[in-house]
Amino acid sequence: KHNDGVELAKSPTRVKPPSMYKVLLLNDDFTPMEFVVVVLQQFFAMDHERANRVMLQVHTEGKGVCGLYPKDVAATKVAQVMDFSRRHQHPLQCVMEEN
Ligand code: TYC
Repeated sequence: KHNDGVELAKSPTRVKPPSMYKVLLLNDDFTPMEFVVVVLQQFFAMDHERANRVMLQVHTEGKGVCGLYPKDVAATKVAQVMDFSRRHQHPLQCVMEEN
């Protein structure tokens, strides 16, 4: 539809895909292994077997990747995991980093 010659400001057309962020779990000495497995199943949609493999990787290597997401989704996952861990009084740390 015409608009009496008024041009609305147009944002630049996106040509690059959005930046993606890794969500990582960090190891600690206190959080129970089964709690980490539950976190990976609940927040990262892993089955028990995959969750166990990722948990053991974090346990042995110090950190592990839970998934790769757009920035806002990654930030929400981090906040949800940190809140869930705090509510259960575990020191589990979840962080994001640009890929
Ligand atoms: N290291 C913990 C233990 O021995 C288990 C653990 C795994 C904790 C992964 C945190 O992100 C983590 N109970």
